Amino acid sequence: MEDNQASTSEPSLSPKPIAVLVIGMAGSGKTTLIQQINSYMHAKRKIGYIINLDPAVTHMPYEANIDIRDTVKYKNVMKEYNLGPNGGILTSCNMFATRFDQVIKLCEKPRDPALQYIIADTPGQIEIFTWSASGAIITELLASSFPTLVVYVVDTPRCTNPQTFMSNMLQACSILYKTKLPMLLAFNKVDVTRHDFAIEWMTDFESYQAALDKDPSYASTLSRSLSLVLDEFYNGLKSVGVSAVTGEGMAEFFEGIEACAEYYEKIYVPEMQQLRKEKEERETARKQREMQKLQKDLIKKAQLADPITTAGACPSSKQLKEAEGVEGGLPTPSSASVSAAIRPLTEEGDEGDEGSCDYEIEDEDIEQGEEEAEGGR
Ligand SMILES: Nc1nc2c(ncn2[C@@H]2O[C@H](COP(=O)(O)OP(=O)(O)O)[C@@H](O)[C@H]2O)c(=O)[nH]1
Ligand SMILES: [Mg+2]
Repeated sequence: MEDNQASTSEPSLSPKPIAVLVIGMAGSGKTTLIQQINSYMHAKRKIGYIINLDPAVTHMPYEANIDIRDTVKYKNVMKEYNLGPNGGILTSCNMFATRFDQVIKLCEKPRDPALQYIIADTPGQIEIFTWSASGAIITELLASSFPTLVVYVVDTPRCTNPQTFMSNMLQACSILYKTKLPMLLAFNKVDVTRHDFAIEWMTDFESYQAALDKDPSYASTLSRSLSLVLDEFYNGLKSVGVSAVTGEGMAEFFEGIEACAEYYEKIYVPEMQQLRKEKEERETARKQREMQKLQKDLIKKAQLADPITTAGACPSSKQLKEAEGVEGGLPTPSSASVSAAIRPLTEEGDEGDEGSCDYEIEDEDIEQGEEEAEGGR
């Protein structure tokens, strides 16, 4: 485990800012940690950009450059679509995700001095981000534009119970395998409880088993088996102890971020390129197979119609492509059909008066929110 601890303190060589998605269970301290990250960046003259993706947060201890609440009012979404609080937050995030390309453009805008970090705060309830379409869209957009990593925030005092610890690790593991992004485990609230016990449980299987021995329930047997499975997950994970309140561990936290960004460049990017290449090759092979099948069918039909004169008169694959007008593939859906598919999100109620809904996202809103935040900083 020690080997995996971040060790570099050099700033990233990448000219692009590092995108950090802060994810964790409700109350783990994500928002407070971002406030501390913000102060640390100011103190160390690091240039950061903060995005708030939690539409339901009432008090934000930092000034966000882009705030989802400037564009989507989740309470109005709840009323309009007759939703509960979770449905309202989820729908608001989905609405915002449809315009997240604009957020990416703003982050990519050349600045002097250049941006070094993009920090994104996510909704309180973890599953709203990790298991929703909006979470996947936002994560993929960020990961395809910047070196991106996930900071998984753990509420350390609550994890002293071995089973709560296991639930947290399983959650982190599922996020790691879903996003495939480098992950930094931030054991928060070390001012209340040190995180040494957690490091010990992750590195020494027997110490975790000994902690479980105190609880002879079925759940503990399950945790025992799961801890064996998670061994590989722990090995590849970087972790750091921080306190979002006192600021302890912030230097190590930033070292961890740099190490993850390096991992992104060295491992994630080549892997993604390889996957993309394999996908393209599979697609080309599929098109060729379909083309050959079509050619065979045409030969068969022609021979049945006139077995003597049409022998050998089948069209070539080039002629077939020309006749189809496309490279032999399936027709690509038009942008109109795509927007028809996502229409129900904004359509309900009055179609002709979209501008009157105050949760409608306007192109200028994001820019305006950003300017206001920058003005206030
Ligand atoms: N003692 C202590 N409390 C913390 C720390 N980080 C967050 N908290 C508290 O934990 C509660 C939840 O924090 P919040 O940032 O809103 O969590 P979020 O839901 O993950 O965004 C708040 O009362 C914070 O003051 C920490 O490092 N130490
Ligand atoms: Mg929060």
